[in-house]
Amino acid sequence: MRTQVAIVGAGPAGLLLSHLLDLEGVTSVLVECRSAEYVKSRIRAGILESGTVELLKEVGLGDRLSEEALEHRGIYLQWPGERYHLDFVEHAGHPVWVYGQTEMTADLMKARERAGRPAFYQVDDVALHDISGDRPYITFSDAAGRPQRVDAAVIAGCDGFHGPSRRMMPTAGRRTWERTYPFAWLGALAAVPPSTDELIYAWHPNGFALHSMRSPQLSRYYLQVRPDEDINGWSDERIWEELAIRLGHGQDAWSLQTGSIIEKSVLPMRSFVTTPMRHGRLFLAGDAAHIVPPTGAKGLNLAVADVALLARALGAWLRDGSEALAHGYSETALRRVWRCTHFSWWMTTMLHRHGDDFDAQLQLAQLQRVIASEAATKELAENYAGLPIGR
Ligand code: RFL
Ligand code: PHB
Repeated sequence: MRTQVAIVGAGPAGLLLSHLLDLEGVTSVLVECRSAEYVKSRIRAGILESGTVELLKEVGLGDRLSEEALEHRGIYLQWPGERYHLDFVEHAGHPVWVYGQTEMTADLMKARERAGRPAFYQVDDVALHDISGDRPYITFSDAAGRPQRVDAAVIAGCDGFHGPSRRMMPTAGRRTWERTYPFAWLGALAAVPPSTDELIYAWHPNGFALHSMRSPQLSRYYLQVRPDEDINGWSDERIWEELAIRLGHGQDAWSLQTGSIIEKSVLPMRSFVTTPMRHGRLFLAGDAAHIVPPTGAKGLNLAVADVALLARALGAWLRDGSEALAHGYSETALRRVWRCTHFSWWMTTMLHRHGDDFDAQLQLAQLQRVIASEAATKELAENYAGLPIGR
């Protein structure tokens, strides 16, 4: 089979890239190792920046999003005895939107099916070949076990942190930066109305807690735990008790509504960047090239920003013969990647318990500063609400 862009991985980056390439008049084939059902049901990110929402609407993916996404003007930031609202609209000029990655993935899958763009799910043994030459191709065995080969002008590695694409990049000239954090998140999804109108980020002596949501009936919570935490040690009762302690702020009659927990798991936290994001005919996008800890809600938005740039660059190259944007892709994308890497690290470091009591006092001083100073509030608001997506 021949196409212009072979896309490895059908997460949000790969699916959106195939959609945007279609609009650029460029053909693509998607190859994914999991089943479509598995990809659709993976519970991950929940917050979209306005730039992400605008892009999705612009490219015809906004119907359900416009109906169902919840507009949030800002977030609550709290520590024992205090809870403050930070207004992004006032301080950064735009809101953010609650719309689960599962919903966005479902919209993208539907668009792909409607357009009849080819995709192979449940494939095995994906291998990338000749990325340094002019005729790259990928091989794999399809869901029925038949060997397949896709020849392309370009390969897009959208296969996440564990995929094969990044490992194909030559080591010469490659640089990688990594930080693993000495804590993890226990994530829980519950069929219960949120006990808050907007997200609560809570610093607490027991560890960080986050109250998020997916819809008026579905809430999402996170608790800071040890990296090696055994999920079996966390009964639903223990999760609710700990959330009530960490999210309670002692000021008024706020209480946490409890209910049935549908899913719970422990998520590792790391920062990771590898450069450059292109070698020869292989381009990396999304988690394949960079990982941020989820405290700043940036992972999914970064993946969208990458593929917005990449689709335009590949359109200019494969349709019009101009490679200039493709040459600039890595450098341009990495400016946003490093900004978000810094912001995610900063939010993580400010909000999670680590170190000693001196560190705790520094964190509280920083949190006070974010609230007390107009400049500091604006800095957090602009980063969280997000930069415009350059396309
Ligand atoms: P994805 O979503 O990981 O998609 C990559 C796809 O590639 C497939 N793949 C392969 N396909 C073919 N052949 C192979 N050999 C392959 N190996 C892998 C995978 O099955 C998958 O379908 O990366 P993408 O598209 O770059 O999207 C990035 C976002 O998914 C990611 O940044 C966020 O979800 C990160 N993240 C979170 N971000 C937030 O902003 N808030 C969150 O609450 C949040 N929770 C999470 C997360 C990431 C998690 N992972 C990756 C451990 C929770 C988890 C569990
Ligand atoms: C989520 O709803 O999953 C979520 C929200 C905000 C974050 C991280 C995760 O910072």
